[in-house]
Amino acid sequence: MASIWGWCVLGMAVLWLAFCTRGRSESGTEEFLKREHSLTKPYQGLGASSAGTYWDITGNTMVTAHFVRLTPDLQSKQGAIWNRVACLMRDWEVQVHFKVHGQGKKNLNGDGLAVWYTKDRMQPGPVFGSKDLFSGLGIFLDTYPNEEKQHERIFPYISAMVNNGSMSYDHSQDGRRTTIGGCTALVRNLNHDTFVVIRYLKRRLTVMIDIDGKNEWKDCIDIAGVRLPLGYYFGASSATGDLTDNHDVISVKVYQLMVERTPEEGEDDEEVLTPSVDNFRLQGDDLESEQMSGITLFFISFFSLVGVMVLAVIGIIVFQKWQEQSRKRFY
Ligand SMILES: [Ca+2]
Repeated sequence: MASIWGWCVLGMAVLWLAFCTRGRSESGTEEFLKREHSLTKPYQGLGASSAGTYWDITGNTMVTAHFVRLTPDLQSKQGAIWNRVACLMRDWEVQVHFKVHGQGKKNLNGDGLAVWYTKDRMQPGPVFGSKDLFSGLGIFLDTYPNEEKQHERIFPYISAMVNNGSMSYDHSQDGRRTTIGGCTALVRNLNHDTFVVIRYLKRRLTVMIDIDGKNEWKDCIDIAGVRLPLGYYFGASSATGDLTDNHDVISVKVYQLMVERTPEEGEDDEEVLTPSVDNFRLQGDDLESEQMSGITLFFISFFSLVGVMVLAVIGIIVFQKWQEQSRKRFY
């Protein structure tokens, strides 16, 4: 009898523990907060090279009690935070609580911030304060439209890029050619909390935003067939140029996602060595080929029409000649 009670108590304890450490659960997916990849207040040890923190800072990053400021609202600053622990989870979710604010009037602020899952860490560079030709995933919250002719994009704009180290992020085009998806996110100077969540589950990349103060996620990017290697690092970076903003990170929460795989899904799960996206094509190539095919179609239609008209005229002339000749024969 006593042993039954013992097992019951143990069972309850296990259930309770499981319940307490679990995050949200939806559609058969469970989330577990991973402390070694997360950064939350009071940012203990951050900024010192102590063993008490899982994160490093670089550049102009400033740590306060309430936020980590990647750049202040001043020109030509850049900063970043990088997780020290390589991510060995197949499926994960990273929730970033951030704030972008400054004195600049509409469209006179910049440049934005990036959230990373990359091979290299702590390498300053031109892509929102981090290195170009990166390997991995970059999610860019771009607050300034550098490209004059905007292709139906309203800024601030969130976009995603997956790189195998060979593609350069083109700032003058706001990375339009190399993007795999995006959405508008009006995030500046808001009085409520703003969040972005990046979810990588069964090679599907989903980005959602919570920026309206309604405590609900809105879809932004959803792409299947995204292949990211294990062992990369989470990070966030930002830069200002002529235009400025405060770019603050309040927290980074990384969850491990636990989900069942069908045998087929398990088979398709061989180790990824280089980042890639299935069927990826540079943006603009589509556009050019579409424009090209449009022009081709126009010429084909035009010459077909001319051809038909010429044939019709020849036909009428031949018919008239034939009629004349047959009349002559009758006389
Ligand atoms: Ca830009």
